[in-house]
Amino acid sequence: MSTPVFAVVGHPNKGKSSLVATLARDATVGIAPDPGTTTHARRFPMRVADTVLYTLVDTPGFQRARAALDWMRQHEGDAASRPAVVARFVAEHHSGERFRDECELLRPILDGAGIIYVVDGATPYGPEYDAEMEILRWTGRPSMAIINPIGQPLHVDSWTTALGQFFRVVRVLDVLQARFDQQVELLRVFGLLQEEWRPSLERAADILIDHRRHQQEDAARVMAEMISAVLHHVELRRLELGEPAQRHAAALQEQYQGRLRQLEREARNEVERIYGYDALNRNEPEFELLDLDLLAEESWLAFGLKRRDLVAAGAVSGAVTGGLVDASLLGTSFLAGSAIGGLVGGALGWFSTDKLAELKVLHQPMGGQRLRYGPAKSLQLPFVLLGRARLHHQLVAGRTHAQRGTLVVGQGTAMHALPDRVKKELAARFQRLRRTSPGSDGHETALALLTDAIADLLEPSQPN
Ligand SMILES: Nc1nc2c(ncn2[C@@H]2O[C@H](COP(=O)(O)OP(=O)(O)OP(=O)(O)O)[C@@H](O)[C@H]2O)c(=O)[nH]1
Ligand SMILES: [Mg+2]
Repeated sequence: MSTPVFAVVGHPNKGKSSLVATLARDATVGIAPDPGTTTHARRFPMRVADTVLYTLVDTPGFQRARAALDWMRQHEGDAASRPAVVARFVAEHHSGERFRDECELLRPILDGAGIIYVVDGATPYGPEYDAEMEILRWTGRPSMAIINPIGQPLHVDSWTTALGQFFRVVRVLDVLQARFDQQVELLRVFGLLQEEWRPSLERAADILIDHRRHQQEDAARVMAEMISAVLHHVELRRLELGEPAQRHAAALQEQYQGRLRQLEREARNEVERIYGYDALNRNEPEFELLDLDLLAEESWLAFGLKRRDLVAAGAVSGAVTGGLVDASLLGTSFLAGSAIGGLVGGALGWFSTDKLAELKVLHQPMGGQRLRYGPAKSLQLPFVLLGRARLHHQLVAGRTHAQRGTLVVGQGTAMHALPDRVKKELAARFQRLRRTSPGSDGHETALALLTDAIADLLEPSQPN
């Protein structure tokens, strides 16, 4: 089977290189605000696990399309000879300066590439584009047009009409933000245009979908491991004889918080690597949980959680019993739909823990004392971590390699929007993870269960 090759062509500065970067998932494609950034045709193969699925060719924009077309018309025979006339044009001009860009962009097409013609739906259609489209038609190669609105899509209709006369397929696609499913659809559509490539492109689409699923599962595993590492983390310090424990409390807490942040950062880096981003700059609010008042509603809203969610989750995690709960805190709608017994136990689980973790003095069997901060007791904590990880994942998975700016991440996704069933399931899996020691078989099972639950939350169809 031959591997499909697409030449991305058009006017200068219309997002050709951006489309190449998006479809080839390649951050090395040169993109810049100035016209004339791309000066040579360059091939970018799209690989999954060392298999080339298809290749994109980035090309310079047309500079003298009308003059080139004039030349071709002067040398025209019948319609059947038009591709040969284009080839002759390139053969005669490739060593000169005048049609350098035209020769660069036409050569890969003459070598057998399919054509993706890119225009900007934010600027009006004009007859100067006709010459470009006519030349492309003369090559006789299969082609589609993409309207990429760089700004307001004010001129999409006139473009659609004009392009429809030259191209069998016209699509509107924001090449910077193109969703995964839109990219896959583009491949399948091209398969319909070029019979010979249909099997390869159908296969490429299937492989991409499969690969995407693996990326989600891998990312879910990274998140589950991060949550586990956070939940089991402790900071230890040896105490000198007679030294008061409180002397080290602040430093130990500080160290603990620093480690939590580091674990979160490392997990984010790993998720970015899974999606093919090795060196993203991130702008993210630091993980400030320890500074928050854990009982205040605002603290939880900041992380996309509501108190009633925490209660719902606590109800299944077999939390503390005994004591009293202020039912007004819980919200009447929630109370109405729940078993009161479980609820009270659960609620106490949440509200009895107003600290993230405890400072403890441990007596060593060999004598001496150690101070321990952690492990985390808060039942809310894993929800916060997951909410933050999920938002980060959503931004990374939805990004294209044409976007070159800093990744700006907020606090977290609204976990309270998840169905109660899902929240309870998560709470149970968090607790199971917490109760098994890292390295044990039980822990591995707990990790796998949490990974599955998280992977379900990363499906694109899930509400964010
Ligand atoms: N806002 C927005 N900007 C875009 C979009 N597509 C491209 N751009 C920007 O437009 C500029 C030109 O994009 P390129 O992909 O370099 O365009 P090109 O057609 O390859 O340009 P040349 O190589 O110079 O012919 C860059 O600054 C892109 O970031 C889009 O869909 N939306
Ligand atoms: Mg370019």
